[in-house]
Amino acid sequence: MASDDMEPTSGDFMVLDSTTDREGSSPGEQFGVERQLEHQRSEAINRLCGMCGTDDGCARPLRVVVVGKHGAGKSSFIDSVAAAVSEDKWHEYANTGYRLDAGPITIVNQRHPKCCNEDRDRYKSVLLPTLIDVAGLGDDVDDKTEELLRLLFYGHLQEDEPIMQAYEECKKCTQEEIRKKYSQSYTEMRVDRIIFVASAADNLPTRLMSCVYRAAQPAYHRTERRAVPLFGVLTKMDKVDVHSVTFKEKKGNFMKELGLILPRLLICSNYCDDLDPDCERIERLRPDLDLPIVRFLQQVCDNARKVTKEGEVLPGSEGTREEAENAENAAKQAPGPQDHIRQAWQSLDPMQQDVVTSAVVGLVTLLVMFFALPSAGQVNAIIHENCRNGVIDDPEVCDNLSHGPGFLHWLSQFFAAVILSLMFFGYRQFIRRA
Ligand SMILES: Nc1nc2c(ncn2[C@@H]2O[C@H](COP(=O)(O)OP(=O)(O)OP(=O)(O)O)[C@@H](O)[C@H]2O)c(=O)[nH]1
Ligand SMILES: [Mg+2]
Repeated sequence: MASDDMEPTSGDFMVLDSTTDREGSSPGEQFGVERQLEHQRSEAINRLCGMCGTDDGCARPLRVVVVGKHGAGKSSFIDSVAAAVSEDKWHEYANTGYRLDAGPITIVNQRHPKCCNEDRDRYKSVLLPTLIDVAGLGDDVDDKTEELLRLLFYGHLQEDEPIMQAYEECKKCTQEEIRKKYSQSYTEMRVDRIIFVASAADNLPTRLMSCVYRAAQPAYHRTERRAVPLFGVLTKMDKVDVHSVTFKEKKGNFMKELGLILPRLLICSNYCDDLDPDCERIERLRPDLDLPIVRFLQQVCDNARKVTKEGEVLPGSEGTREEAENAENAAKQAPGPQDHIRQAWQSLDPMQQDVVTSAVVGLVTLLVMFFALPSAGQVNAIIHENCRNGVIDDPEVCDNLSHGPGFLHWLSQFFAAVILSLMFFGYRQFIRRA
């Protein structure tokens, strides 16, 4: 449950560029900044641990799958997450890098329990999420890819079932055959969150993104009852100018395709050779890389509910039983028209949202003027009456009454509505930029 006093999240553009941050400041200043970041990271980790709760015998950690295109930085992101919460040093849990033959590095789904910190005393009982590193997929998706992702998200694949093998199986079968073959759903394999990782330095895999979005929404396949919450991570920010128009457009498209709202987006750089060629990370962490990741994890783990081993839902550390039940009931309900409207609204980028709201403002103004102001006919009648009584004795006004002020009257009202709507649009843009 998001609380009001929450620190700014990664979605507030905690963009990581270690090189630019450090340039131009004296060693003393750097030390001060790093101490402050260390302190903030430590507080953020405490808060995260509080949100995840502890193992009370029946609760289980959240299962979070990390999906995306081959080479996007999924495994590096998982290692960065493990480093960020470790308060210790970086370790390569998920294998990363490029192979000489340019094939994918992660071939099978690798499960990284409790953010890889299970063996550390401090985290022994903390229910940090389990991250699942999924083999990279291509952007050349088809309906079989969507079906495969659905099987993965809703627990139809078994623990050690390689995703690519299932994909090959899927390719050979019709949709009916696939559903029959994978009809069983394993509660403990169901996915609680999806993190889509894409490289900010490359073209977005838009088809894969919309495929993941559809697979996670029951509205698209009608076989499951709840949507799996989707989060997005744009990696390799060290290679990108965050202020460039190209990047802003990319970020907008990324959010739009995945139906993301800002707190569900992380823009970051991972621990990697490009940022740290001498591999200092195995000795010492970088809190500037860690802090946004920990805050993003807070968003991922933010929940009024705990998931139990039996798949039941219990109130979490932050929520009441009533809230938990309400959330569960809401999730079970089939999506209503308001859900579709909300989804459609969230899929618009900020500029499009402003255009729509301004158009609505213009329309409402027009309607108010139509019903609240006297119509052209009424104005004509008043003038006519005054001409008859001699109150108005200007023949030009009285003679022109037949073609009357009707058209002009409407035109002026229309222009007033357009101007108001444009002013509102300008105001919204000004606020956004400010
Ligand atoms: N410059 C830079 N390089 C990165 C970043 N994240 C990952 N990389 C590099 O990108 C390459 C691929 O990273 P991986 O984490 O293996 O990518 P992946 O998505 O797991 O790839 P597959 O397992 O093959 O699907 C590696 O050489 C990483 O060092 C980043 O934030 N910045
Ligand atoms: Mg990988």
